[in-house]
Parts: sequence; C-alpha cells; structure tokens
Amino acid sequence: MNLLWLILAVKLEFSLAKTHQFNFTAGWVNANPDGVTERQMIGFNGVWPIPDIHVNKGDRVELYLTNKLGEGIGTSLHFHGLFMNSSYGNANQADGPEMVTQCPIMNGDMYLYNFTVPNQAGTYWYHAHSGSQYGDGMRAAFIIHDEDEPFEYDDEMVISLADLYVDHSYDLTRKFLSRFNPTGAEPIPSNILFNNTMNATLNFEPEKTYLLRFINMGLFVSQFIAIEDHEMTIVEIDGVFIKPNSTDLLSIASGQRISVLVKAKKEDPGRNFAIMQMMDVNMLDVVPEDLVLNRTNYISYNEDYSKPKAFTVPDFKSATNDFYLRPIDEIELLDKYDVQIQFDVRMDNLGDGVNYAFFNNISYTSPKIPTLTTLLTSGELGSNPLIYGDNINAHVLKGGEIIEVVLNNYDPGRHPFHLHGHNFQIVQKSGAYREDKDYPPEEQDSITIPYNESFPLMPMPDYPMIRDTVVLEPNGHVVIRFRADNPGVWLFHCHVNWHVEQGLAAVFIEDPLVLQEREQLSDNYRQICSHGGFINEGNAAGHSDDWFNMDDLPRQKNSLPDGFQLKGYIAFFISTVIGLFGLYTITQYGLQDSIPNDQEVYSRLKSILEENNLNE
Ligand SMILES: *[C@@H]1O[C@H](CO)[C@@H](O)[C@H](O)[C@H]1NC(C)=O
Ligand SMILES: *[C@@H]1O[C@H](CO)[C@@H](O)[C@H](O)[C@H]1NC(C)=O
Ligand SMILES: *[C@@H]1O[C@H](CO)[C@@H](O)[C@H](O)[C@H]1NC(C)=O
Ligand SMILES: *[C@@H]1O[C@H](CO)[C@@H](O)[C@H](O)[C@H]1NC(C)=O
Ligand SMILES: *[C@@H]1O[C@H](CO)[C@@H](O)[C@H](O)[C@H]1NC(C)=O
Ligand SMILES: *[C@@H]1O[C@H](CO)[C@@H](O)[C@H](O)[C@H]1NC(C)=O
Ligand SMILES: *[C@@H]1O[C@H](CO)[C@@H](O)[C@H](O)[C@H]1NC(C)=O
Ligand SMILES: *[C@@H]1O[C@H](CO)[C@@H](O)[C@H](O)[C@H]1NC(C)=O
Ligand SMILES: *[C@@H]1O[C@H](CO)[C@@H](O)[C@H](O)[C@H]1NC(C)=O
Ligand SMILES: [Cu+2]
Repeated sequence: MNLLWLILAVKLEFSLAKTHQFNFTAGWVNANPDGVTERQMIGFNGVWPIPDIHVNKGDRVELYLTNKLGEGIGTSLHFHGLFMNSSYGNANQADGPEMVTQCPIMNGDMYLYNFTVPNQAGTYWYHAHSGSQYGDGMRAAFIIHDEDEPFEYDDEMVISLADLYVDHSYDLTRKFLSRFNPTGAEPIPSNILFNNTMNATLNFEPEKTYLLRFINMGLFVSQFIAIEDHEMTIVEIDGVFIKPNSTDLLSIASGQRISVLVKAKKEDPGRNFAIMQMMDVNMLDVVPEDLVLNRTNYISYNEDYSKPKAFTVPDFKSATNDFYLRPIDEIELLDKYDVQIQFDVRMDNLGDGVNYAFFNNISYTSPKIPTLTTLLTSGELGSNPLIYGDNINAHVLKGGEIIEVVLNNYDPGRHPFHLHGHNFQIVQKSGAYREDKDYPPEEQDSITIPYNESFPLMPMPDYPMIRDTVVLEPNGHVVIRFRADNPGVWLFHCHVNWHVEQGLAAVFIEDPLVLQEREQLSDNYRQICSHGGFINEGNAAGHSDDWFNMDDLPRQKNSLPDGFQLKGYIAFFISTVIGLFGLYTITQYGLQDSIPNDQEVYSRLKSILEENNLNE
C-alpha cells in the first residue's frame, strides 16, 4: 500500500512538470534607470525591465522571441548556467550565442527557445548574446525553484546588479574597438544599478529570514556587497548549493550569482540599515572624477525611520574567496584529466591598430555560419577539428573525457571566465599578482605567474568548489576541470563583454557525433538563418563541396610588422589628438571612419615615430 502511494506520488510529481510559454517582442523603450540620465533600453512587449522568469525544476520553457529592434540589429538570448541537455529535445540550439549555436534573429523574425531544466535549481539569468546588447537592458533573472532546497527562508528577493552606460552598446563598441583607443581601455560605466534602479529599498520584517539572490548582470565591473549590522550566510553560488558560509563582504563578477540568507533583527530595531554596493575600481583604466564608486541602498524596517548613512569596509580582500567554499553534495575531485587545454590570455594590437584579446595567438573571429550548423551538417567529419576553422579556438572533445583547462593571465585585467553547458571544478586559483595597470605591456610576461603543474600553488582540493563562472586574477592563473558529459557546441569566454568583443573566447565541440544523433536543426533555426543571409550547411567558411576549403574564412587582422609596437600606436593616437587642433593635421591624418590600409597606417606611424625619436 505504501509503495503504491509512493509510486502515485512520484507519478504525480512528474506530471506536474509545467510548460511555461512566453511571447516576447524586443523593442526600444524610454527609461531612466539611475534617475540621472534618460536613455533607450531594450524592453519586452513595450516594458523595461524585462521580467524575471520563475520555474520549477523539471519544467519546460517555450519562449518565442520576436525582434523589433530595427533594421540591421540582430539579437539572441542565452540562459546563463543552464546545461541545455539535448537528451530532452533540440536544446543546444536554444543556448543563444549568435554565430555559435544560432544565427542572429533579424528584425521582424521570431525564434523559439524550447528547453527543459531537468536537473538544475537555483539562481540563473537570461540575456542577449549578441554583441554587448545585454548592456542595453536585455537581461533578467531566471530562477529555478526546487522543493528540496537544503535551506529555509520566509521570503526571497531577487536582486540584479549591473553597470549602466549612457551610450548605446553599439556606439560604445565602435569607439572601443578603434585605433583611436590603442590601449584597449574599456568604456567606463556612468553608474551601477541595484535591481535596475539606484537608492533601492528592501523591506524587512523582524524575525523573518530572507534569501537574497544577487546576480551580476553587468557588462564589465565586478561589484562588492556589504550589509550594515546583518550577517550574510552564503548558501548557493551559480546554481550550486554550498555548505553555509557566513561573511560580511561578497565579491560578484559579471555573470556570477551568490545567494545569501539574511536573518532580520528579532525585534523592531528602531532604525534602518545600509546596503553598500561598490565597484571594483581596479578594473577601471581611469577613474573619472565624477564617477560615484560606492552606492547606498537600504534595508527598511519602517519607512518612518531615517535613511542610514553610507559606510566603508576595511579591505576588499576580506571578500569570501570561492575557492575555499564547498558544495553540499561532496563531489570528488576529477583527479586525472584526459586532455589538458592551456589558454594564455593576452591583449595586443593587430595591424589595424585596434587592441584585441587572445587565447594563445587567436582572437575569436565569428565564422561565416554558426558552428552548430557546421557540426550538424558535416556527418562523420563533425569530429574533425579542421572543419571548424582556425579562427575560433575550436577544441573537439570526446564524450566522457575529463578536460582540464589552464588559464594563464598575461594581462593586468580581471577576467571572469564562463563556460556554457557545464559547471566546472575549480582545482587551482591564484590571487592577483599586479593590480596597477601602469606596468608596461611588454613586461607583463615577466610579472605573470603561470600554472606550474609539478608545483601547484595549493594542494588539490578533495571536494572542489563547483560553479560556472570563475575569476582569473591579474597576472595569475586558474585551473578548472569538467567531464565532457553534455554533447553540444559550448562557448567559453570572458564575461567582461568588452573582452569578448576583443575576441577572448573559445569553442568546445563536445561529442559531436552523439549530438548529431540527438539534435536536428529545426525549420525555425534554418528560417532565421536564411533571412539573415546565412547558408544552412557547410564548414566555418560556409563551404560544403570541399569541407577543408577555408577560402573567405573571416580571420583576425594581420599582426603588426616587427618594430611597430604599442607605443607606436600610442604616439600615433596622441599626435592625432594634438592634430585635432590644426586643420592641416585633420585633413592629413583624418579622423574620419574610413580606415586606411595597413601600409598607409605603418608609413604614417613610421614618420611619427621618427619625428618623435621614438623608434630606437
Ligand atoms: C505565442 O506565440 C506562438 C507562436 O506565434 C503562438 O502559437 C502562441 O499561441 C502564442 N501564445 C500566446 C500565449 O500568445
Ligand atoms: C539616487 O540618488 C541620487 C543622489 O544621490 C540621485 O541623483 C538619483 O537620481 C537617485 N536615483 C534614483 C533612481 O532614485
Ligand atoms: C518543444 O520541444 C519538445 C521536445 O522536443 C516538443 O515535444 C515540443 O513540441 C516543442 N514545442 C514546440 C512549441 O515546438
Ligand atoms: C527586482 O526587480 C524585479 C523586476 O525587475 C522584481 O520582480 C523583484 O521583486 C525586484 N526585487 C526586489 C528585491 O524588489
Ligand atoms: C568606497 O568604498 C571603499 C570600501 O568601503 C572605501 O575604501 C572608499 O573610500 C569608498 N570611496 C568613497 C569615495 O567613498
Ligand atoms: C568559509 O569560507 C572561507 C573562505 O572565504 C573558508 O576559509 C572557510 O573554511 C569556510 N568555512 C566553511 C564552514 O565552509
Ligand atoms: C604565435 O605567434 C608566434 C609569432 O607570431 C608564432 O611564432 C607561434 O608559432 C604562434 N603560436 C601559435 C600557437 O600559433
Ligand atoms: C615548476 O616547478 C618545479 C618544481 O619546483 C621547478 O623545478 C620547475 O622549474 C618549475 N617550472 C617552471 C616552468 O617554472
Ligand atoms: C542529460 O540528460 C541525460 C538523461 O537524463 C542524463 O543522463 C545526463 O546526465 C544529462 N547530462 C547533463 C550534463 O546534465
Ligand atoms: Cu576579460
């Protein structure tokens, strides 16, 4: 009898899995997120912010996205942290990054994101994965509720953190990826947002316990969170339940999530409290005088009590270090890897004078057609890395293999790396070695501490931390491991979106022949590709007559010829700016958008270097 009830109960639970249908039309909406500057944001169905999505574990999502952003503006949606398991339908083509697992949805077109969340719970988010478009507001939380959460609370609050720019992401990108920005200085945000506004208030009632789900949805800066006179207990990170760990200071990089339990005061405290939200100032190349680095938000027990003052924290280094956190499910270290992939991170200028980002020598350059199209139309050739081109850092992984990725940072920037389709174990994570960006670029190599396998910094953890986005510290290293148990095409990239624009990305082609058995390109997938002018078959260069023909494959610009270094471009830049004051120079060097050919640029550079005696 008992068994019968159990079977019935299990069946009931199974059949309770719900399908959530969403019909969203993306379009521009006037808004004033920080209460300082009006701008257009990307809303859904005429409303910004776009809605948070709440589902239960096991549910299906059918999200129809229609693009009404205007001619020439493509879009797409990524569900950050979800595995997109192709055992449950055509899920890889719902992952979102354009030219990786789908074509951009062009103006007027509609694309269906159809997937389930069979075995994940916790805090995720969804965002445009087309250029830096999510910075224009196309982002919100995606929460998966689970009755079996290993902690208890009375209420939950979903709190997005973001950076806000006055300008449109396309304008920022154009100015950023320009030879007039030869050092690759990232655009500086004008403000930081707390749940899409500023000066926000969270209402607390005495005795209650709250689950605060923080999500950094920003394009760029990491943020710190501290709450006055209330302890935070971390219970979940990136959808992984962890052993409760109490802290006063959270550090949350772009893409990362941290959920904390906060116990309200037992009795009416007779006052309200401040929540400090602070920018990671080390990530900024310059700090404009009028930039407010720290913002105050509030916990209110009673709106009649006065607003508390801002406070400071002694040291950002006291923020919880995720390396030492432990998942509740003790999952053992994947203690031997089958394949090791090493990515050396560098920033440098190419022949067009623009500053790019590289894994080893390669700055990710989008192929002619999405990598998923290549995989699913190539038959047995699908497991041959050559068909994916040499422009995207493609790595073909065999099913079941344990993969170790070593990231060495030959750059003074902080890079939160995110892997699609997986969580990973963090098996090594160094601190930062240099935080000041004044160190000359040509000396970055000498101050970097790369991973030394025969001499790891710390003992390998028995039960390592698991998450989907990890910070690679300035001139340091990170080592992660995962099992290739999710057939698909998965992007691996820095979540500082400016760095993605510079090419800091790679693609894992995981168990391609099994994916071919499970997944077909839907009619809808082919349709939006056709509308966008992309063919639906072929290698990275779009050829299917000869799968090894890479004619017309988009590739990164040529390197600077020997002898032309960054300082040459800086000299060029400075002299062009000085030139602005003289008409002659303007017409001579031209600040217009038409880019002269490499040869022209070099000869101008040469003369500038000679004039300034910089060419030793
Ligand atoms: C959403 O759009 C799809 C496709 O156009 C349509 O079949 C469905 O009825 C719509 N659902 C709702 C709730 O409007
Ligand atoms: C937040 O407060 C600042 C002043 O500190 C003000 O300039 C801004 O408009 C406020 N923003 C909102 C959304 O309330
Ligand atoms: C979504 O995918 C499931 C599983 O493949 C399928 O049964 C369902 O019909 C799909 N929904 C739509 C609207 O195509
Ligand atoms: C944050 O904003 C979302 C809507 O964008 C809302 O659903 C949520 O309740 C807000 N969180 C808090 C704590 O007010
Ligand atoms: C911002 O906060 C940090 C940490 O609390 C503090 O060291 C710094 O002085 C603050 N800056 C300003 C301008 O208040
Ligand atoms: C809490 O996290 C810190 C690292 O920030 C770690 O040293 C400590 O062992 C953790 N405590 C528990 C109980 O997990
Ligand atoms: C990287 O570039 C250097 C010089 O341009 C070249 O010698 C080296 O072989 C390249 N390495 C790879 C992995 O392509
Ligand atoms: C790695 O560490 C070992 C052991 O200390 C040392 O002998 C070796 O030189 C190191 N390798 C590098 C490349 O630094
Ligand atoms: C995908 O789903 C299958 C079938 O339930 C399961 O065996 C497999 O572990 C899942 N893979 C991932 C990465 O969740
Ligand atoms: Cu980065």
